[in-house]
Amino acid sequence: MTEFGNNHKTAIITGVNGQDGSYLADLLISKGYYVIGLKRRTSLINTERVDHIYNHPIDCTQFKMCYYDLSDGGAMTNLLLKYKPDEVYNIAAQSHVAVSFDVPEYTSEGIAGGTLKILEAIRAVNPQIKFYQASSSEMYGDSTDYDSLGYTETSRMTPVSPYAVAKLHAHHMTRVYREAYNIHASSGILFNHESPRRGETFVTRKITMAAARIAQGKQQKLFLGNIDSKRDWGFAGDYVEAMWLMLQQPKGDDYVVATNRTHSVREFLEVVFDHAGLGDYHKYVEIDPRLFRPNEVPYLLGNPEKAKRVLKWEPKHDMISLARMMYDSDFKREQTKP
Ligand code: NDP
Ligand code: GDR
Repeated sequence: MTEFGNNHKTAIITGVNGQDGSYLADLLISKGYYVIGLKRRTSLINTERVDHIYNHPIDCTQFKMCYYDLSDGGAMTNLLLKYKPDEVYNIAAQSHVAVSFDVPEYTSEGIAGGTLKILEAIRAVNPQIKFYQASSSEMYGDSTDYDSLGYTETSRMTPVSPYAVAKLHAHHMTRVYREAYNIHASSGILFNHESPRRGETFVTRKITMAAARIAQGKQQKLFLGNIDSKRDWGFAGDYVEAMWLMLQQPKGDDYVVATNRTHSVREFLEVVFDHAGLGDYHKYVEIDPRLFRPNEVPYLLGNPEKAKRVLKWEPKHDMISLARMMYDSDFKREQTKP
C-alpha cells in the first residue's frame, strides 16, 4: 500500500511542469487519479504551470511532486517501488529542436537514454505498469512517404535533427519493450500542439506574446527564422486526452495525433496579427538568418484516422481557434505586467 491508499489509480508523469505534463496532470486529477509529478531540480522555481493544482484545496490532495532527472535510472526504480503506479507517462525532454543542434549529446542522452532507463525500470519492478512515450512528428523529418491525408503510423521516418533521431530511438525502444516483454507500452506520435502554457521560445508562443506586446505599445519588432515551414498545429489540452486514452486500451500501440490540417508559420502570423487588430504583419516582422536551423522539417501533416477510429479521439480546436486563444491569453497576461 502506498501513502495514497489502494483505491485510486496512480500515475507518474515525468516533465510535469512542462506544457503537456501540466495539462495531463489536470486531466488525470479530474479523473480521480493520484499523480506523482516529476520535476528536475532548477535554480529558480518554475512550477507556474502546476501551481493551480497546489493551490487548489481538493486537487492538491491528489498531487505530489518529486525530483527526478532523465539521467537517473536508479531514481525511477525507487519511485516505481515506492508509489506502485498503474501508469507512467514519459513526457520530459529537452524539447527544442533548434537547441538540439547545440546540445546533441545532452538531448540524446535524455530522450533516448532516459526513455530506455524508464522502460528497464518498469521491466525490473513491474511489467504490468502501462507506459506512454511522447513520440513526435519530427521523426518523419524530410520523408516524402505521405499522401494527401498526411503521415500515418507506418510512414517511413527520416529524422533531420539530433532531437528527432533521439525521439526515433525512444519510439523504437518502446515498441521493442512492447513486443519482447509484453509491456503495455504506447507511443503517441504527436504533431505540434500549443496552448497558452506553450514554452515561450516555440514559434507560436513567440508570435502571440510579441503581438500582445506590440498591441500594448511595449515592443516594436518580432524577429523570426523560416516562416515558410508548415505544421499541423493542435491544442495541447486535446492531445493529453489521447495520451490517456492510449493507456486505457487492451494493448499498447502507436498512434498519430494530429488535426489533419497544415498551415505555414506565415499563416499563423496572419491570423494572430489580424486578430490583434494590428493589420499587416510585415510592418513588424523581420527575418533573422541566425534563427534558421542547420536542417529544417519543411512540411508536416498528420493523419489521425487510427486515433479517431480506435481511441474515439477528436481534436476540438484548429489552428485559428488556437491562435486566437493564445493571443487573448497573452494579451491579458501582458496587461497585468508593469
Ligand atoms: P516542454 O519543454 O514544455 O516540457 C518538457 C519538460 O521536460 C519540462 O518540464 C522540463 O523541465 C522537463 N525536462 C527537460 N529535461 C529534463 C531532464 N533531463 N530530466 C527531467 N525533466 C526534464 O515540452 P512539451 O510539454 O511541449 O512536450 C512534452 C513532450 O512531448 C516532450 O517530450 C516533447 O519532446 C514531446 N512532444 C511535444 C510536442 C509539442 O508540440 N509540444 C509534439 C510532439 C512531441 P523544465 O521545466 O525544468 O525545463
Ligand atoms: P518545432 O516547433 O521545431 O516544430 O518542434 P517550433 O515552434 O520551434 O518551430 C516550428 C517552425 O517555426 C520555424 N520558426 C521558428 N521557430 C522558433 N522556435 N523560433 C523562431 O523564431 C522561428 N522562426 C521560424 C521553425 O524553423 C520551424 O519550422 C515542436 C517541439 O514542441 C518539439 O518538441 C515537437 O516534437 C515538435 O514540435 C512536433
